[in-house]
Formats: sequence, structure tokens, C-alpha cells
Amino acid sequence: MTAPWNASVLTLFPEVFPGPLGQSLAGRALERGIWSLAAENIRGFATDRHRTVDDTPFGGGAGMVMRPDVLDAALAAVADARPCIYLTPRGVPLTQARVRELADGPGVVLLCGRYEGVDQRVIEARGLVEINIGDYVLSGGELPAMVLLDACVRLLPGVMGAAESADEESFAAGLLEYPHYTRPAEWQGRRVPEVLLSGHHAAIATWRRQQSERITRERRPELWAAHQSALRPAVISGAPVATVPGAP
Ligand code: 9D3
Repeated sequence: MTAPWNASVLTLFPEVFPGPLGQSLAGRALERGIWSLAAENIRGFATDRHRTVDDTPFGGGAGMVMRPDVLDAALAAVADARPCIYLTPRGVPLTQARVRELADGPGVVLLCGRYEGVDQRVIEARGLVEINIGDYVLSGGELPAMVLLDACVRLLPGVMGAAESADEESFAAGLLEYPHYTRPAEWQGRRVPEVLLSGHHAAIATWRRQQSERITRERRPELWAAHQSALRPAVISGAPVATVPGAP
């Protein structure tokens, strides 16, 4: 068997892992040894009697800061060739291109923050890559770590079926999904759009494409602009897409 993709998570709440990652697609891949997950308690690397991991900020202010010596010891215990990522509200946004890059490597070491954050010197000394998962405030880095892992694991070889994998590189990358329908053909007085019942495959493809474009335009003007410019429309997949000469 090929070497697994290895994830180590440094956290004050190791018991919340694997959580949802133990179920479904990621959980089955974990059982099959496609990836591994080791959650380490940062408190285990504290050296004083009270197992202290944080302290008050130099310069004053609210909250506590995680100590660099404790975090460095925790990172030293797991560090290897894998990139070390610090999940933090001030990080660069997580993108599908970054997820693909991480999934293509040996794995990740994830540091979950609590309190106001971590001492800046350990970020610099360990070359931590700071990543955020969106502009809303959570109470810690554990859920963001699970989000990042879920996004990476589904891309590992053998995790998804061929049909689902093909979806990634489809022409529709960069557009949001069209509406889906199944039986019954009429439900609570609502009819499925007639074209979908017509068996006219070209007309169905055209309708779905128009719906995708409308939904993208209405909900995600920035995705629509990138798609339309046709320069690098693959904002979603991060994959290069050929520019069509003379395209509008
Ligand atoms: C007072 C400034 N706050 C920053 C907005 C402090 C603060 C709030 C929340 C520090 C840490 C947290 C906990 N959040 C994360 O650790 C976190 C996070 C998030 O809250 N939103 C989106 N992505 C991420 S990645 C880690």
C-alpha cells in the first residue's frame, strides 16, 4: 500500500477529534488507512506544575496569549516535512487551490488557537502558514482544522468515486450548481421544469447552463466576473483553463 497522508492536530481539546471526520467519506478513508489523524494535547507540553499554556500579553490588553516555548515543544514533537498551518482569523483565506496543494503533499500539522492568539515569535521561528476559513468569528481553530482536513481528504486518491472526481475538472468549474429535481414530477402543486422530462439532452444541457449562470450572477458577482472574463475562470478549482482567442 502507498504511504498514508498524515494529519497531526495540536489543540487544547484533542477529544473533539476525529468528530465528524470519523464518519462518512473521510471516516471510511481513515479506516482504510488512506490518511491518519493524531490529535495532540498542547497542555502535555507545558513544563510547570499548573500545566500553563498561556499568559498575559506584553503591552497590555484583554485576553491571553499562547506561550511560544510550549507551542514550540509541541511542534517539535510532531514536525517533519509537512507544512505547519496555524488556523487563525487573521490568516489568508482557505481556497480550493490551497486545499489541492496540501492534498498533493505528505500531510499537514495543524495548530488550533484559543485565547487571543499565539506569540508572534513561534509563528516566525516555525514558519507557520496562517489560514482562515471565512469572515465570521468562531471560538477556536478546531472546527476550521476539521474543515481543512475534510476538504483535503476527499481529494486523496481512492477516497472518491470516479464519477464524483470528474466533477472537479468539468467545464462548469467556476459556476454554481443548477437546480436538481427527482420524483414525483408534481409535488404540492409544483411541477418539475418540463425540459427535464423531455428527454432532449441538448435542451437540458442548455437549460442547466443558463440556470448555473443566472444563479452565479445573482449570488456571487465576483465569481461571475472571473468566469466571464475567461482569463482564469477556474477560481474554484485553481486549475488552469485555456483562454479562447477572440472570446467575448
Ligand atoms: C479580538 C480579536 N479576535 C479576532 C477576530 C480574537 C479572536 C477571535 C476568535 C481570536 C480567535 C478566535 C477563534 N477563531 C479561530 O481560531 C479561527 C477562525 C475564525 O474564528 N473564523 C474563521 N476562520 C478561523 S481559523 C481559526
